[in-house]
Amino acid sequence: MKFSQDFVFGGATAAYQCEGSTRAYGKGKVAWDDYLEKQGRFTADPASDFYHQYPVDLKLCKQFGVKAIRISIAWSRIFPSGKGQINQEGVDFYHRVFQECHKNGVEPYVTLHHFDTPDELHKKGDFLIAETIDAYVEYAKFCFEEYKDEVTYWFTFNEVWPIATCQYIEGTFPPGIKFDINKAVWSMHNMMLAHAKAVVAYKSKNYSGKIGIIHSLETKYAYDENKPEDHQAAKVDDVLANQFLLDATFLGEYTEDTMNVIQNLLDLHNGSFEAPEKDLEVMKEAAKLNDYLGMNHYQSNFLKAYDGENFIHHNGTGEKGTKRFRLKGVGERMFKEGIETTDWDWLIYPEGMYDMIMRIKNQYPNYKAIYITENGMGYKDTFEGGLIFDEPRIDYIKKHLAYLLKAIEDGANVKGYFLWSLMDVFSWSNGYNKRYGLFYVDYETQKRYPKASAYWFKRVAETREL
Ligand code: BGP
Repeated sequence: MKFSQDFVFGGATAAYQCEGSTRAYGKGKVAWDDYLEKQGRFTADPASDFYHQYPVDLKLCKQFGVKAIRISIAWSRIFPSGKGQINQEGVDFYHRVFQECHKNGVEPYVTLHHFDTPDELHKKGDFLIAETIDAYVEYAKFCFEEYKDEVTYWFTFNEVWPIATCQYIEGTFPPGIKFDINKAVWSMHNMMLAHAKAVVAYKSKNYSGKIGIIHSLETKYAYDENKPEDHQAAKVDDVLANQFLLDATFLGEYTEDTMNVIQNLLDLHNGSFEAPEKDLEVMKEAAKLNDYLGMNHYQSNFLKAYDGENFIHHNGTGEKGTKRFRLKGVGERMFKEGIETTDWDWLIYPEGMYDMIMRIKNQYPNYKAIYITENGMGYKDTFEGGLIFDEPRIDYIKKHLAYLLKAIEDGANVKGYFLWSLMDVFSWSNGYNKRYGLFYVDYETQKRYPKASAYWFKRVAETREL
């Protein structure tokens, strides 16, 4: 079994994680700037200096058979305050990037929001307030029109659930709030509303391109197959992290099954949620218009029933075995014998990718197409001159691609695979020792060095075989 000739092999990046120049060239502040400074562990400057190095990275793409790149536009480079005044330097920068992409035969797949709401809106409540939704839609419309001749593939948001959980449950993203499931649910709904409004606006203009959204979808399993309470925990975690958003995306409303789980959970956490009818109208319209789903997939979770107090420890250092996730009324995410983990305790379970794709195909048959928009392995690569041997990464990618081929063979319409990440980039809550790239970045000199995985990936992209 081979990948078809039109299957896309790409590399993924995100503005804040690679551009650097976070407070230069007219860019407005984002919440991360102060948050990271206060934390004092690391900053996103200069990261991989993509702001200046993009010609180098795009040339590497060309050399290594990477024919597509995921890029995100930094909203605050275009609208420094989130709305109103435009920063022409920012607008021009992305024109230069897109032109360089096309010069190198690299197709840009562009995300409008990748964790970086402008600070002025973030401070007021981010996607918990209508002002942010409205400003986001205006920003999206501006980009659609401005870049219509250069961008064919759009994504409205990157990872709605991680934004909600990291901002309001795990507390690892600004504003660093913990265990507020109510805020998490409302912010997810509001981002889905903003997504829907952007999709409807895009389609109303008859642009020739395509549009969709990216969700991070981790497959949930019962820790003990024989325990109904573990199955229930897996179900609750799935509805909260996956099904709520899949319903919103493909149905434009929430099913009774979804709402039962959400209501029960919010009762337990002193919250409440009911989607306003006028929101559902737009969402239902957009549900028919999405051209594809972007699926980010790194790991799966094994759930054990848990009703004790909330306790979460994020392993942001790569000290293996330290991660804990216990959420009242949801469950405890467990390590599982026989399933390997990365140093950051992410469970390597490629079957999960297959199961999630097939679930979407069966449960939401109107899904049209799926791109794997992120998959990859965080690893402590070291460079001492010579080739960087990253066999564990090659092994990880290979296993996932094999399951992807199986899903395609079993009838799923998967059109592409973007490796996270193209080159090493800054990692939000882990900093710089967690590397993902095909190209090693020496952060001191900003020089790039292809890793063994880059040569391997090139061969796969060329031969279409594993
Ligand atoms: C996804 C994000 C990316 C990237 C990746 C790896 O959730 O879309 O921005 O960071 O995960 O995560 P991390 O950097 O935390 O290892």
